[in-house]
Amino acid sequence: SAAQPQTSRPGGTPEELDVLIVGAGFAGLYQLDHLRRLGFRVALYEAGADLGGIWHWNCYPGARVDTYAQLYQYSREDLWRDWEYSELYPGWSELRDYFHYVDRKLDLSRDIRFGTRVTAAEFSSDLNRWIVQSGDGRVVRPRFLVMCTGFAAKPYLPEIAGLEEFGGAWHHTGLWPQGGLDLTGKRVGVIGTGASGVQVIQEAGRQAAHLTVFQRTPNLALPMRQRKLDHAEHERMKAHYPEWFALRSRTFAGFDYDMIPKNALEVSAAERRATYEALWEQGGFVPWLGTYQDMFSNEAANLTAYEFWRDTVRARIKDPTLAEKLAPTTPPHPFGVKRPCLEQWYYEVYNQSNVRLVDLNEDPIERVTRTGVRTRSGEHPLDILVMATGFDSLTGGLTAIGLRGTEGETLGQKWGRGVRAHLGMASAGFPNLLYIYGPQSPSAFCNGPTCAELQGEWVVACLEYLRRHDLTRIEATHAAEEDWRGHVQEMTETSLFPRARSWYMGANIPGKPRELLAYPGGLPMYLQKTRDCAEAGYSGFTLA
Ligand code: N01
Repeated sequence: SAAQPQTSRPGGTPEELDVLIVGAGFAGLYQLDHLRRLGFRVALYEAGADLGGIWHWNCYPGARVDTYAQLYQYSREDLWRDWEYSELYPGWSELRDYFHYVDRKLDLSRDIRFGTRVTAAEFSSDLNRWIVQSGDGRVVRPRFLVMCTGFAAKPYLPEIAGLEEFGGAWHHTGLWPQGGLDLTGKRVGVIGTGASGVQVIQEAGRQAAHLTVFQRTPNLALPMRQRKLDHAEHERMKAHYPEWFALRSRTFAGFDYDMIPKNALEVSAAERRATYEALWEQGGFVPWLGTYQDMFSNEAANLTAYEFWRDTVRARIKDPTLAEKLAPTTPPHPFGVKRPCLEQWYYEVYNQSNVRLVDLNEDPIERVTRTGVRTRSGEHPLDILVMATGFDSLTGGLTAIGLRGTEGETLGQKWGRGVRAHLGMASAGFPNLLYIYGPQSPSAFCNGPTCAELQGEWVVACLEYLRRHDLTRIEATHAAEEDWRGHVQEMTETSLFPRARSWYMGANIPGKPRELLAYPGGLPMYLQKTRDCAEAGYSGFTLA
């Protein structure tokens, strides 16, 4: 289709599409490009004003990716050949440049409707189509609905009394003002010390007149080892790209390295220490996803990693009381089962005299006032309050949309009793709805662009198969999704993941069912299962 999608105007006849894609991040753009090439009549709706998904919304100070540059892009040579990020861990602005570059190369925007949020969708069994409504009053009828809304499309704001009375500026990191907000010389408060909080805190530490950090759980942050990349280094790396990209599907988390095929306690204490030091030196996610294979299942093994982390970090913090709060003697939770983030100068920030850490466990927030935040110990005056409080992750972006299936309920109602999703991509009672990077797929444990491509490839092949066989309907069976749920639960029970109150477990959102929301079996096992399913003529699905 060469023209802007001719979606019907309010009151007109709804347009029929083969596929409606939702979300213009890595996954959605992959779908758009591939499906369009195959001749499907397709459009993409994006709530934001521009490309980039998460990188459109999360433009808070310090926002940058924590996958290294070489693997934070599409694996197609015609795209990587001419692209160079300036740093190993690029910031949000450069990531947006990358999306614009891809757009120029693949001419994607002409089939994207920006500023268009899907507000409701219902499957019509008569038409065998979705009837999709968007915020601008349009209705469109795609045969298939492919949701690419990512894992963090729904920001979470805890109920804190008085927030609306605050006289300064307050923002959630995931809904940061597009025009930016200058922290220079301001009294800044940050609630939350997840990956977003850590990144804002580092910048605020350098810019603000005074910084107050409200911490509930310390982040077990790892060294980023950020550096500039020049052309020569890009050329050296590009010689290896084909091999690195190929490796992704054979590693647990879709990177070009994997866990050490040994148990931590199998080796001597001296060897273990030398290994931890070497991993630390490499930095990034390597000390997390490239460490001993039993890290997420054996508590004693895990403790050795925690102790190494704790002692290494403590050496950077001057005040012993602060050191105990940031890197406690006993682990707040096992190492790595709550998402660690990457830091650059995070711990040094707390050595500054204008920075204060409030431990919410002993000094809880009572309310936000007109002039700041009041905790039990008193008032903290602020000009800017940053809510780095995370997301209703993995399910929230999908359940926030009123997706209504054939069994009388919405996806949100169904998943309110726990996620059911065959292969983490489709749910019974919701025919012709597929989602990428969703719950019970590798998602949170998989590098984003890797899964956008590898899960994306499966979805494209599935839609092609249906077309080739003149089929217009695909639906997961109840039995298949219960089996998949059981498979995920079985692996979860032998892991340490339930031991942290994390968004991986849905535990950050009051009332959300506690269950591991990402597939813990690793990418190779997941991909094998999706291949087996397709080769068996899409087992666990009913086709018609
Ligand atoms: O969100 P989070 P995030 N009172 O849920 C605290 C990715 N990401 O936006 O831990 C006080 O991790 C909460 O405390 P606790 C990455 O995958 C990547 O930071 O629940 N505090 C926690 O500290 C990441 O994991 C990048 O005790 C409250 C924080 O808010 C995911 O996105 C950058 C509270 C929320 O942390 C989400 O990260 C940013 C309350 N009522 C994000 N409620 C990079 O690529 C919550 N908190 C680098």
